[in-house]
Amino acid sequence: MIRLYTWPTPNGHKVQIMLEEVGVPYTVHPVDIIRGAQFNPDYLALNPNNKVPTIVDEDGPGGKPLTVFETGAILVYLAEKTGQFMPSDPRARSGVMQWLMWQMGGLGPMLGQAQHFHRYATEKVPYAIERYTKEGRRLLCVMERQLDGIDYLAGDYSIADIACFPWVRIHKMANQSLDDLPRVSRWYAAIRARPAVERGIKLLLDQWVDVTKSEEARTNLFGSPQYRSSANGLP
Ligand SMILES: N[C@@H](CCC(=O)N[C@@H](CS)C(=O)NCC(=O)O)C(=O)O
Repeated sequence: MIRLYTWPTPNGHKVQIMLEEVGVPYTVHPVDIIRGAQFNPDYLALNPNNKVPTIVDEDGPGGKPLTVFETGAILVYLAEKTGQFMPSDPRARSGVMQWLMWQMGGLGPMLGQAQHFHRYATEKVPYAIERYTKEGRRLLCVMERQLDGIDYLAGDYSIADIACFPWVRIHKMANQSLDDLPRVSRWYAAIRARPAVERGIKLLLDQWVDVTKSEEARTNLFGSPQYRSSANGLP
C-alpha cells in the first residue's frame, strides 16, 4: 500500500494522476498547505522541503517502507515500480527523462512564478510579471515545436506528459493562452480525456481554496514565520 500526502495543486496533481494511471492501491492523506500543515514536524519528517506531495511506499525495495519526495523522483519511482509510463529502451527512456527534467526545471517553476506575480503578489511588479510571462510563453512554444508530428512529448504517453499536464492545465492563472498553440491544445485535450486523469484531478477538489481570497493562505504560503524558519532553522 502507498500513502499519498497531497493537496490539490499542480504538483499534487502529478502524483494523484500517476497513482490513478498505474492502478496501485493507495490511501490519501491531505496536507492542508493553506493552514500550514506542511510545517508540522510529522510532515517535515517525510518531506524536508515542506512541500506537497510525498509518498510512502509501505512495500518499498527489500520489503521495507520507502519515503519519496520531489515529484520528479516520485514519478520515476512509481514508473519503475510498476513498469508503466517509462520505456526501458535506453534511448526512449532518455527522451522521457529529458522532458521530465525540462518540466521540473523549467515549465513548472516558470509557470509557478508567472502565476505568483500575475495572481498572488500583493505588489504589482511589472518586471517580474513580464519576465515570467515571457519565459512561460517561451516554454509553451518549445512544447508546441516538440509536439510536431508526435502525440506526446517523448513519443508514447509517459511520466513526462503526466508531469507537464497539471501546469498546462493552470495556464490561464499563469497569464498564458493556448489559443495559438494547436499542438499543445490537442495534446492537452487528449490527456484531459483520460479517465485516470479525471479521477486524479477530482481528488480533494472540494478542498481547493483560491489563494487570492485567503489571507491565511497567503501567510502560510508566502510569509509565515514557519516559512522563514523552514530553511534549516535559519531566520
Ligand atoms: N519541486 C517540488 C515542488 C513542490 C511544490 O512546490 N509544492 C507546492 C504546491 S504546488 C507546495 O507544497 N507549496 C506549499 C508551500 O510552499 O508552503 C516537487 O516537485 O515536489
